[in-house]
Amino acid sequence: MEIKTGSTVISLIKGDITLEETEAIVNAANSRLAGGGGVDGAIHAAGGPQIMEECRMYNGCPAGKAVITTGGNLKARHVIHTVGPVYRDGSRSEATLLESAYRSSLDLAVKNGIKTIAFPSISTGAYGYPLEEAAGIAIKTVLDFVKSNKGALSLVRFVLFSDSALKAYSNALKKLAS
Ligand code: AR6
Repeated sequence: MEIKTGSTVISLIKGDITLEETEAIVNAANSRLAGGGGVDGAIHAAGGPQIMEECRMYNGCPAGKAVITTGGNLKARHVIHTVGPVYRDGSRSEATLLESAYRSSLDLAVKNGIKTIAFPSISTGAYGYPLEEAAGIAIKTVLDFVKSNKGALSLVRFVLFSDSALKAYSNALKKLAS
Protein backbone atom coordinates (compact mmCIF):
# COMPACT_ATOMS: atom_id res chain seq x y z
CA MET A 1 0.00 0.00 0.00
CA GLU A 2 1.18 3.49 -0.81
CA ILE A 3 -0.13 7.02 -0.31
CA LYS A 4 1.26 10.44 -1.12
CA THR A 5 1.04 13.29 1.31
CA GLY A 6 2.45 16.55 -0.06
CA SER A 7 5.64 15.47 -1.85
CA THR A 8 6.25 12.48 0.44
CA VAL A 9 5.33 8.91 -0.43
CA ILE A 10 4.42 6.68 2.51
CA SER A 11 4.79 3.07 1.53
CA LEU A 12 4.05 -0.19 3.34
CA ILE A 13 5.59 -3.43 2.11
CA LYS A 14 6.23 -6.91 3.43
CA GLY A 15 9.90 -7.85 3.31
CA ASP A 16 13.38 -7.90 4.79
CA ILE A 17 14.65 -4.43 5.67
CA THR A 18 18.30 -5.42 5.15
CA LEU A 19 17.60 -5.53 1.39
CA GLU A 20 16.16 -2.01 1.21
CA GLU A 21 17.68 0.56 -1.11
CA THR A 22 16.48 3.65 0.74
CA GLU A 23 19.31 5.99 1.81
CA ALA A 24 18.78 5.01 5.43
CA ILE A 25 17.25 2.03 7.18
CA VAL A 26 16.26 2.17 10.84
CA ASN A 27 17.39 -0.45 13.33
CA ALA A 28 15.33 -1.46 16.38
CA ALA A 29 18.35 -1.58 18.69
CA ASN A 30 18.84 -1.87 22.46
CA SER A 31 20.10 0.89 24.71
CA ARG A 32 23.63 -0.53 24.83
CA LEU A 33 23.78 -0.64 21.02
CA ALA A 34 25.19 -4.10 21.65
CA GLY A 35 23.50 -5.97 18.81
CA GLY A 36 21.03 -8.76 19.47
CA GLY A 37 18.40 -10.83 17.69
CA GLY A 38 15.50 -9.84 15.45
CA VAL A 39 15.98 -7.01 13.01
CA ASP A 40 19.06 -5.80 14.94
CA GLY A 41 20.82 -9.13 14.44
CA ALA A 42 19.83 -9.22 10.77
CA ILE A 43 21.16 -5.69 10.10
CA HIS A 44 24.53 -6.33 11.77
CA ALA A 45 24.86 -9.71 10.02
CA ALA A 46 24.13 -8.25 6.60
CA GLY A 47 25.99 -4.97 7.10
CA GLY A 48 29.19 -6.44 8.53
CA PRO A 49 31.38 -5.50 11.51
CA GLN A 50 31.90 -1.87 10.53
CA ILE A 51 28.45 -0.95 11.83
CA MET A 52 29.25 -2.30 15.31
CA GLU A 53 32.60 -0.53 15.29
CA GLU A 54 30.78 2.75 14.72
CA CYS A 55 28.14 1.89 17.35
CA ARG A 56 30.93 1.52 19.92
CA MET A 57 31.82 5.19 19.48
CA TYR A 58 28.50 6.09 21.09
CA ASN A 59 27.92 5.60 24.76
CA GLY A 60 24.75 3.61 24.08
CA CYS A 61 21.43 5.25 23.25
CA PRO A 62 18.50 5.69 25.65
CA ALA A 63 14.96 4.60 24.72
CA GLY A 64 13.26 7.18 22.52
CA LYS A 65 16.51 8.52 21.03
CA ALA A 66 18.50 7.66 17.87
CA VAL A 67 22.08 7.62 16.56
CA ILE A 68 23.47 7.21 13.06
CA THR A 69 26.19 5.05 11.49
CA THR A 70 27.11 4.19 7.95
CA GLY A 71 25.50 1.16 6.36
CA GLY A 72 28.63 -1.00 6.03
CA ASN A 73 27.96 -3.59 3.32
CA LEU A 74 24.25 -2.78 3.09
CA LYS A 75 22.72 -1.08 0.07
CA ALA A 76 21.45 1.64 2.43
CA ARG A 77 24.25 4.16 3.03
CA HIS A 78 23.18 4.83 6.61
CA VAL A 79 21.70 2.96 9.53
CA ILE A 80 19.77 4.97 12.09
CA HIS A 81 19.74 3.03 15.34
CA THR A 82 16.84 3.82 17.59
CA VAL A 83 15.68 2.22 20.81
CA GLY A 84 12.01 1.56 21.39
CA PRO A 85 10.46 0.95 24.80
CA VAL A 86 10.15 -2.46 26.39
CA TYR A 87 6.38 -2.89 26.77
CA ARG A 88 5.24 -3.72 30.29
CA ASP A 89 1.65 -2.65 31.00
CA GLY A 90 1.25 0.54 28.98
CA SER A 91 1.60 2.81 32.02
CA ARG A 92 5.39 3.32 31.83
CA SER A 93 5.44 6.00 29.12
CA GLU A 94 5.67 3.31 26.46
CA ALA A 95 3.55 5.27 23.94
CA THR A 96 5.54 8.49 24.43
CA LEU A 97 8.82 6.61 24.09
CA LEU A 98 7.72 4.78 20.95
CA GLU A 99 6.57 8.03 19.35
CA SER A 100 9.87 9.61 20.34
CA ALA A 101 11.88 6.75 18.78
CA TYR A 102 10.17 7.39 15.41
CA ARG A 103 10.45 11.17 15.70
CA SER A 104 14.14 11.10 16.73
CA SER A 105 14.91 8.84 13.76
CA LEU A 106 13.10 11.14 11.33
CA ASP A 107 14.80 14.23 12.81
CA LEU A 108 18.21 12.61 12.52
CA ALA A 109 17.52 11.62 8.91
CA VAL A 110 16.57 15.16 7.94
CA LYS A 111 19.60 16.61 9.79
CA ASN A 112 21.79 14.34 7.68
CA GLY A 113 20.17 15.29 4.39
CA ILE A 114 18.54 11.87 4.01
CA LYS A 115 15.41 11.91 1.85
CA THR A 116 14.42 8.24 1.81
CA ILE A 117 14.12 6.08 4.91
CA ALA A 118 12.77 2.64 5.82
CA PHE A 119 11.52 1.58 9.25
CA PRO A 120 10.84 -1.84 10.76
CA SER A 121 8.03 -2.24 13.27
CA ILE A 122 9.92 -0.96 16.31
CA SER A 123 9.33 -2.66 19.72
CA THR A 124 6.80 -5.21 18.43
CA GLY A 125 9.13 -8.24 18.56
CA ALA A 126 11.30 -8.96 21.58
CA TYR A 127 10.10 -5.79 23.30
CA GLY A 128 6.48 -6.98 23.26
CA TYR A 129 4.59 -3.85 22.20
CA PRO A 130 1.02 -4.80 21.09
CA LEU A 131 1.07 -4.64 17.29
CA GLU A 132 -2.12 -2.65 16.55
CA GLU A 133 -1.28 0.00 19.11
CA ALA A 134 2.31 0.29 17.92
CA ALA A 135 1.18 0.55 14.29
CA GLY A 136 -1.16 3.43 15.14
CA ILE A 137 1.62 5.33 16.93
CA ALA A 138 4.15 4.68 14.15
CA ILE A 139 1.85 5.84 11.36
CA LYS A 140 0.54 8.88 13.27
CA THR A 141 4.05 10.03 14.15
CA VAL A 142 5.21 9.75 10.53
CA LEU A 143 2.13 11.55 9.18
CA ASP A 144 2.54 14.38 11.72
CA PHE A 145 6.24 14.69 10.96
CA VAL A 146 5.71 14.78 7.21
CA LYS A 147 3.03 17.48 7.57
CA SER A 148 5.24 19.72 9.67
CA ASN A 149 8.43 19.11 7.65
CA LYS A 150 7.09 19.54 4.13
CA GLY A 151 9.49 18.53 1.37
CA ALA A 152 12.11 17.19 3.80
CA LEU A 153 11.54 13.52 2.94
CA SER A 154 10.53 12.00 -0.38
CA LEU A 155 9.90 8.44 0.86
CA VAL A 156 9.06 6.90 4.22
CA ARG A 157 8.67 3.14 3.95
CA PHE A 158 7.69 0.55 6.54
CA VAL A 159 9.19 -2.86 5.83
CA LEU A 160 7.00 -5.33 7.70
CA PHE A 161 8.11 -8.86 8.34
CA SER A 162 4.75 -10.66 8.53
CA ASP A 163 1.27 -10.54 7.01
CA SER A 164 -0.16 -9.57 10.39
CA ALA A 165 2.22 -6.62 10.72
CA LEU A 166 1.49 -5.48 7.16
CA LYS A 167 -2.23 -5.67 7.92
CA ALA A 168 -1.96 -3.71 11.17
CA TYR A 169 0.04 -0.91 9.52
CA SER A 170 -2.28 -0.84 6.47
CA ASN A 171 -5.32 -0.50 8.73
CA ALA A 172 -3.65 2.32 10.66
CA LEU A 173 -2.66 4.16 7.47
CA LYS A 174 -6.16 3.83 5.98
CA LYS A 175 -7.68 5.17 9.17
CA LEU A 176 -5.26 8.01 9.89
CA ALA A 177 -4.61 9.29 6.36
CA SER A 178 -8.29 9.75 5.52
N1 AR6 B 1 13.31 -6.96 8.32
C1 AR6 B 1 12.20 -6.34 8.79
N2 AR6 B 1 11.63 -6.62 9.98
C2 AR6 B 1 12.20 -7.59 10.73
C3 AR6 B 1 13.36 -8.29 10.32
C4 AR6 B 1 13.92 -7.96 9.06
N3 AR6 B 1 15.03 -8.56 8.59
N4 AR6 B 1 13.68 -9.19 11.30
C5 AR6 B 1 12.74 -9.06 12.28
N5 AR6 B 1 11.84 -8.10 11.94
P1 AR6 B 1 12.63 -7.00 17.10
P2 AR6 B 1 12.16 -4.95 19.18
C6 AR6 B 1 10.66 -7.62 12.67
O1 AR6 B 1 12.53 -8.09 18.12
O2 AR6 B 1 10.86 -5.55 19.54
C7 AR6 B 1 16.87 -7.13 19.57
O3 AR6 B 1 17.48 -8.22 20.15
C8 AR6 B 1 10.05 -8.49 13.73
O4 AR6 B 1 9.22 -9.46 13.15
O5 AR6 B 1 13.71 -7.08 16.08
O6 AR6 B 1 12.26 -3.45 19.03
C9 AR6 B 1 17.53 -5.79 19.94
O7 AR6 B 1 18.91 -5.93 20.17
C10 AR6 B 1 9.26 -7.47 14.55
O8 AR6 B 1 7.99 -7.23 13.93
O9 AR6 B 1 12.81 -5.53 17.82
C11 AR6 B 1 16.78 -5.40 21.19
O10 AR6 B 1 17.36 -6.01 22.33
C12 AR6 B 1 10.07 -6.18 14.41
O11 AR6 B 1 11.04 -6.45 13.37
C13 AR6 B 1 15.40 -5.95 20.97
O12 AR6 B 1 15.53 -7.03 20.05
C14 AR6 B 1 10.79 -5.76 15.67
O13 AR6 B 1 11.21 -6.91 16.39
C15 AR6 B 1 14.49 -4.92 20.34
O14 AR6 B 1 13.19 -5.42 20.29
